[in-house]
Amino acid sequence: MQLALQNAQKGTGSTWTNPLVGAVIVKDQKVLATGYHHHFGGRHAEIDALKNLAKSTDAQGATMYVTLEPCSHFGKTPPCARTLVKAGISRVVIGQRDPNPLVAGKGIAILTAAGIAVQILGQTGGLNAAYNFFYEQHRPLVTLKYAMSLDGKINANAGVRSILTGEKAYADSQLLRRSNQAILIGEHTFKVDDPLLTVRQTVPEFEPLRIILVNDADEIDLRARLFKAKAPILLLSRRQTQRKWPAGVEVHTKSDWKPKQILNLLADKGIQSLLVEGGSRIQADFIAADVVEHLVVYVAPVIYGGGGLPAVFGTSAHRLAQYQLVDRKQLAQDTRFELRRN
Ligand code: AOF
Ligand code: ZN
Repeated sequence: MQLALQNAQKGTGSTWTNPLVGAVIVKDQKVLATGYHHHFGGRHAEIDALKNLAKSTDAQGATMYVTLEPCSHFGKTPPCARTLVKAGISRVVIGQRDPNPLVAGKGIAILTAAGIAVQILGQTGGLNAAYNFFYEQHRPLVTLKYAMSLDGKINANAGVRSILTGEKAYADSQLLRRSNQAILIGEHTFKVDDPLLTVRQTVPEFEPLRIILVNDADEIDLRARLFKAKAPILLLSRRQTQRKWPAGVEVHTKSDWKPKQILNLLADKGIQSLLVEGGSRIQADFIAADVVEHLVVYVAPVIYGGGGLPAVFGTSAHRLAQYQLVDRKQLAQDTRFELRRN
């Protein structure tokens, strides 16, 4: 299973909303083949491993270790559980059940009905955290990320963009963007920072959906850098729009966007993970709504004082008692704190 998990990781960044899955075929104490899910829409890990056998008949009487319950549905590919039965696999060791209601135990039922011995370990070492969370909680897993000064400010003055952290912290925050399917910021951050909100340094196969919470979509400056990059945009506006929007821009209207409503909309779109990048009101709103699972905070060795905005504007401190520090590391001059909700 350890080898199957290692293989699953090879698909990182390429499977989009599909899970990372790895598989290993073993017979007579020997590993005969390994496989993994390479790309969104491509062949599943089990089929990849079968293809990698020297001879297809080698599958007869073999054991398959697979990190996720084999699927039972005709999706973009035919059901893996049936293929395993046909191939003559005699035992399947599964890392975890598939929480996707399309499968959810039906794959295991196909295997056992065909007389295959099935063992479920219930352990995958945190693989597919967002995928599992999404199907269990019916909303995306939210990570809140911000950088702040030693005196807890996100900028030197409310209306200016301040570069707080160094290159290492920047590279780290790019990794965060790459591992989320959507990124959200507020109008103030949009105006002050004029961000691209794309993933730089490495070009991902799937760009996260860029979401801006605005008062009036029709007052947004279309010359902003956001509209120059190709990645899709979702504007959440409080006012109705009259504008004709270019392809790739979607506008939704609600008089008051609450974090839970935003998450429901994203869940309907099948988005499993969201990175909230601020500013200080949005950070407070998401924490107060009790929907933030991970917190990533970069602290830069600078004191702003004066009129800078606080990192979290207006949330009572007791809510943070639910979070546990899981990692703290130095990134050159900056310190990165990672907290998770219990
Ligand atoms: C994968 N890769 O290796 C396995 C998956 O849309 P489809 O047909 O690719 O099906 C996606 C679903 O198939 C996924 O949500 C999960 O339930 C199941 N298993 N998916 O992408 C794999 N084994
Ligand atoms: Zn499958």
